[in-house]
Amino acid sequence: GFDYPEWLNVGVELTDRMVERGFGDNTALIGNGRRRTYKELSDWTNRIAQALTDDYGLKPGNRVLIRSANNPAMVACWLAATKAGLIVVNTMPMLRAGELIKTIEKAEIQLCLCDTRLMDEMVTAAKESKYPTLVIGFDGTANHDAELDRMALGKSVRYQAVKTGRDDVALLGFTSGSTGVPKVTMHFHRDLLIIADAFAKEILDVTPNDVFVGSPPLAFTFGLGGLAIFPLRFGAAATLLESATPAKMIEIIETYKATISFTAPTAYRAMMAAMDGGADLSSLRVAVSAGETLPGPVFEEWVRKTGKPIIDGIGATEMLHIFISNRIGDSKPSCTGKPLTGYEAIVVDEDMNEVARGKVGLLAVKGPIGCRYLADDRQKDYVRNGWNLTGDSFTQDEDGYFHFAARSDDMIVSAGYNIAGPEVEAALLKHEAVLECAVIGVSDEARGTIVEAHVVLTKGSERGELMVKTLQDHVKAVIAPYKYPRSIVFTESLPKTESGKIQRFRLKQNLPA
Ligand code: 3SK
Repeated sequence: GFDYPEWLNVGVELTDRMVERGFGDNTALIGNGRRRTYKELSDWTNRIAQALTDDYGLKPGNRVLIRSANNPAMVACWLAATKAGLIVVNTMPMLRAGELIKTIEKAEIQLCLCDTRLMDEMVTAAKESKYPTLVIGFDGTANHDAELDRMALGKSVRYQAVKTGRDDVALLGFTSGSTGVPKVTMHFHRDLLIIADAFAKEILDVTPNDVFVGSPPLAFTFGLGGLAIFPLRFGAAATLLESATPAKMIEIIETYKATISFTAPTAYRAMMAAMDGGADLSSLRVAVSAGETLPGPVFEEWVRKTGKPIIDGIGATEMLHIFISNRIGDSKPSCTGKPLTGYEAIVVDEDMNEVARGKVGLLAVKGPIGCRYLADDRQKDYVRNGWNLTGDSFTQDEDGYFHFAARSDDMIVSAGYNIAGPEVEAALLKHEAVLECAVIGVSDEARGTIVEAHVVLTKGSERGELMVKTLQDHVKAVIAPYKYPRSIVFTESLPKTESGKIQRFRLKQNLPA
């Protein structure tokens, strides 16, 4: 079991407790040209925590939004807020004001901590939000020249962290779901340790000698676990990259002798392409792939080219992190592996009856962490009879291994990002040239899946390359740019049911209207 004391603060466990356990001089975080030890991280977070409570009057249970690219300052803000008993929503730099407003309102955010380089959209969002919220800047490069840094600098390194209960909410994870209406998952302090004590311990066997590298944003629980919680739980080091290009990932592995990498399959593919001029990956112990299923050929090419193990796993924001995974030494192509210790998984039909081995059905999982949506009717769809239905279709083979079949809903998973088709449609429809549209995911050699928009133009609007570019730029300006449709198909009409519902499955399967 995962037994933790009744009073547990994950921010304290990952900083002060590590110093007490003798890791004070170990490197904890590397980024923006600096290394920070566990002792420095403990002091840094204690100072910020005091600024949050003393200068901004925040109280335990208040909610804080953090807006930043992956860097040590973002991790410090997250840990400090957690130490102060605050509930954190981490957000990606790519979010636009409209998306930030939805986040502020849904999560009832009291204070936004924002990298000063990303202030514009944040300030607009805070002004336009119906929920009153304050925006404080911090310097992502950690040179102490922004407001939060100045406030923190004057504080003592001694701080009595808030005594939170192990079942107190520490983190709110946003997931946009197939409809594009955000769902918020609540995670407790203990959940944030369980993911380390389950996946990082059992599958990766992390030691203080490990050095982590990866690309997923800390705003996704995949990134927060892989690039902050997992290393910090075991006295290891995390390298944080504001822009994790494939070439940069390779450079970091070579420079810092990184041992564990975290990214999505498309990035592993891109790394292999970037490696063609030669790369020294000898330090790497294991590559972790998640975010979307790892195609068999990518698995095989990785092993052939690098000689290093790559393990595929499936996780979900609702479940906080990976719950079914391959193991080092027991990792096969086109296979997601077996549940982690403490988790159970089955494949069921719509009535929750288990289907025969080898038959495709819905993945149902239960374990020490489960979905808890914040005030959302969709809770009953995700959790049925105590099982979490992740929205993925799987088979289980005779030997108990799980194999991914498809996403069960309309969510498009592209290059590791979850993109809700309806949200892209809504953005397109804001353009005067778009009469109707339907957005689907289509297979793409390089990215696995890309967003494709089928568009009916208004009278007088001209099809062609210029229109494609205009609509793509328009979407990038309205919502986070990574959601833009990489492919646009112009059409006279969209396939619809009698009652007028668009039949996206016909577009996906190339069926006649
Ligand atoms: O959403 C995912 O795909 C995921 C994968 C691994 C860990 C965490 C998450 C949210």
